[in-house]
Amino acid sequence: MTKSGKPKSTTAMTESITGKDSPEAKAFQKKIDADITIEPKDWMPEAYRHTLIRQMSQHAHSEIVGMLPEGNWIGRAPSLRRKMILLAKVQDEAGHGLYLYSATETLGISRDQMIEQLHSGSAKYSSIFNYPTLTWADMGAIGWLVDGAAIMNQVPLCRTSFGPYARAMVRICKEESFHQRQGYEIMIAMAHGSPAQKVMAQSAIDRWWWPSLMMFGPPDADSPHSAQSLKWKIKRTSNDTLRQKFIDVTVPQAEFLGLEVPDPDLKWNKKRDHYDFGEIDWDEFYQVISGNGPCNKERLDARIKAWEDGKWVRDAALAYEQKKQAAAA
Ligand code: BYC
Repeated sequence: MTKSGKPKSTTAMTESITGKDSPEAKAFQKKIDADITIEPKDWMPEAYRHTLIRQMSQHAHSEIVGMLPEGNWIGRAPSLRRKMILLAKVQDEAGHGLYLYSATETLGISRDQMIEQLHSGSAKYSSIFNYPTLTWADMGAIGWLVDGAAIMNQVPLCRTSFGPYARAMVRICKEESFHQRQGYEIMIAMAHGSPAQKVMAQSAIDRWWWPSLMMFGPPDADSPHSAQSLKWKIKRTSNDTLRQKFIDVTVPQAEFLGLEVPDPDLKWNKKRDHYDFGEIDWDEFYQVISGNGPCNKERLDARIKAWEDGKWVRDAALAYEQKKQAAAA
């Protein structure tokens, strides 16, 4: 960690962990440059493995922790149809977590180790899930904005250089696209509903807009991992490029809903062919990812409790497997 609490650059770490110029390292980079996928048994620099474990496990944790804000509304969905859709979506997120944990295990870390890192706070999960879901309109805003931002970030990851991660992302993106549409459909219903529903829809965009922009990570100039991750094609597009793309496609969607984006500086810039937008509150972002967001404690407590409550199930499954193996022997 640096003084500001921001992590050290991976480039520095890479050079200390691997002989950057070894024949293996050169052959590895050649494969990456030629867009040849890296598979779990292939040679890879330790820092590449480490970076993937960090990003993929954090991605898996985000999927699992991300079930909590929406899970909060399953029992209070306004109709049976909405309840069924929300249940299916939250269940999909569990599936995404499982594909990603499995893909990360191919790098030589166990599921238990990853869970321990989440519970001890040494592994992060997406900042966005540390905000509360106050009204039903938040289910719309999460699907529309949060899943929308996730798709923008994850479509390029379908071409990430590590095979198991890239393959997991293909299926995940298909499901995320359905999630985004169901969120937008909730927003359409609310924005065109009663005056009270419209107020709820506007309040949801007011609260979720800025945190959604933070999902893409710090600005490129302050992103310690980006340069190396782009060179290794773990990341295919920079944080700022994805954020700008997200804003450009989402603002017209807000206009269609008749809702206001809570940014007085938002303006189409003809010259750049992009929207200009206001300053993101990066202090808030660093506070949230350091554990001081509105719901960090609640989210981690819920995950730890679920893990402890589920121990008997894991023990029973192990005991059954051992019994089966003993019988077969
Ligand atoms: N939140 O150098 P940087 C979903 C950390 S779930 C928290 O730019 P990197 C869904 C970063 O980890 C989708 N931490 O890093 C689920 C690093 O700290 P460490 C989740 C963040 O990795 C349920 C430090 O800041 N998607 O869709 O090159 C319901 C410096 O950043 C965040 C993914 O996980 C953040 N927002 O780039 C609904 C996508 N941003 O690790 C929906 C996969 C940055 O050194 N991940 N940090 O302690 C990525 O694409 C990249 O990891 C990031 C960050 C763009 C997020």
